[in-house]
Parts: sequence; C-alpha cells; structure tokens
Amino acid sequence: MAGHSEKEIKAIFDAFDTDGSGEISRRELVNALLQLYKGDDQKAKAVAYNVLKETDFDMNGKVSWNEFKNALA
Ligand SMILES: [Ca+2]
Ligand SMILES: [Ca+2]
Repeated sequence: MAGHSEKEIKAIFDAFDTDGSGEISRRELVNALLQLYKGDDQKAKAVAYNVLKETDFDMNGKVSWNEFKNALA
C-alpha cells in the first residue's frame, strides 16, 4: 500500500493478532471489527468474511503475516 512502510503494516497486523500467534484468526478479526463498528455483529462478520476472502490465499481461515503483507503491499 502506497505510503505504508512495512513497520506500519506490522503495527496494524500486531493490533489484530491479539494473542500474538503470528496469524490473524477469523475470531481475532471479528473481535477487532466489533470494536471498530461499535458492536455491530452483522457488519463485523460481513467485513471479516470479505477481508479473509481477499487476504487468505491458502484458505486456512487465518491471515498469516505474509498474506497480510502481500494484501497491503
Ligand atoms: Ca492470532
Ligand atoms: Ca492463510
């Protein structure tokens, strides 16, 4: 993504990866989006679905650092 250094992208990734596992699970994604959309469960789940569809290249239901970086790069 233009204007975003790898360090900035990593900071966003780490904010989503709340258990520090190195991957963003669907649950972590939904939890983060729930805060963003102020508890709007339907919206959070719909956005999480779209984000995973666009970033989860190996379709294991989690976004790895490489997948996240490639998606934003
Ligand atoms: Ca995680
Ligand atoms: Ca994946």
